[in-house]
Amino acid sequence: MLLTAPFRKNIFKFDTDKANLENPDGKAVMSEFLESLLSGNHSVCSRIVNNYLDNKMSIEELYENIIKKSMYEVGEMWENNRIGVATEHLASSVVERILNEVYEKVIPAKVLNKKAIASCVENEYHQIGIKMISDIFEMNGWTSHFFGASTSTAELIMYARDIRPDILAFSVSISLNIPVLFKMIEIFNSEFPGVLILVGGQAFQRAGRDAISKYENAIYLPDIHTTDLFIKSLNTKEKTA
Ligand code: B12
Repeated sequence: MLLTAPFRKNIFKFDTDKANLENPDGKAVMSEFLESLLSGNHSVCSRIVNNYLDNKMSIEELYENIIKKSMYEVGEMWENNRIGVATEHLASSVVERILNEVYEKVIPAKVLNKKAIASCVENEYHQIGIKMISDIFEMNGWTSHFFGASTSTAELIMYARDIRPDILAFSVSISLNIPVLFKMIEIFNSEFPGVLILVGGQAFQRAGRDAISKYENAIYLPDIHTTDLFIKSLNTKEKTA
């Protein structure tokens, strides 16, 4: 799918403020989940997640309110030397196993003929956020090709030549990797002009958001809810076009 500039302007009308979703029970569940995460207790984490989803909480809420917040807390604790690197690795490993378990619930009502590539930029090893984003594409009926951590741009380009994705989604957590993303966007733009590129990740909390706007086809989205709304708006546009 090639996006022209006017189409992109329309996309921008969608309201990111409406995307904030707070679950009042989230806090209690999060602290229980975090405690189990820090002790590497996979089975308790798994039980908490299943209870949460059985109580009709959504996967989007689970990702945003429980898992993401817990991992941010893990980061704070690591930064303040309250936990060591090993505990941080353990928490990441439990979360990745949980995401794999939850995946079986990521079943779209309808499969569309739409393809996304979801990847970290080169040198970027934080892959949990982009895995969640990949799942959101799938929940909205897209086929998402999830590459995870640090995939070479050259290899991604070769893959994209084969599958001709409708969207590229790139994640950057480390501020130092923002220039890597810009380089990647330029390479993709010369090969696939106009293909929409979503970017996100914590690197943008500090810098880079303004610079992204220089690319006509690139859009920064901060979280699950804005991404979900955005994909839904694309799906609706497609239906009405
Ligand atoms: C786990 C972790 C790691 C693990 C990652 C394991 C894995 N399998 O992913 C490992 C051990 C590899 C790691 C390494 C490092 N880490 Co680290 N890490 C973290 C930690 C604790 C959690 C990351 C996480 O999973 N967050 C949860 C996810 C769900 O959140 P998220 O990524 O923000 O994603 C959300 C949004 O941003 C958005 N999003 C993300 N990507 C995308 C993409 C698109 C297209 C869209 C639309 C949206 C989107 O959607 C998600 C859902 O809302 C964070 C702390 C934190 N605050 O996150 C530090 C953190 C990210 N790490 C940090 C650092 C400094 C490092 C190291 C440099 C440490 C070191 N000295 O070695 C290395 C760098 C490695 C590298 N080159 O990438 C800093 C980054 C600071 C910065 N901005 O530069 C943080 C913030 C810790 C801190 N408080 O200082 N880390």
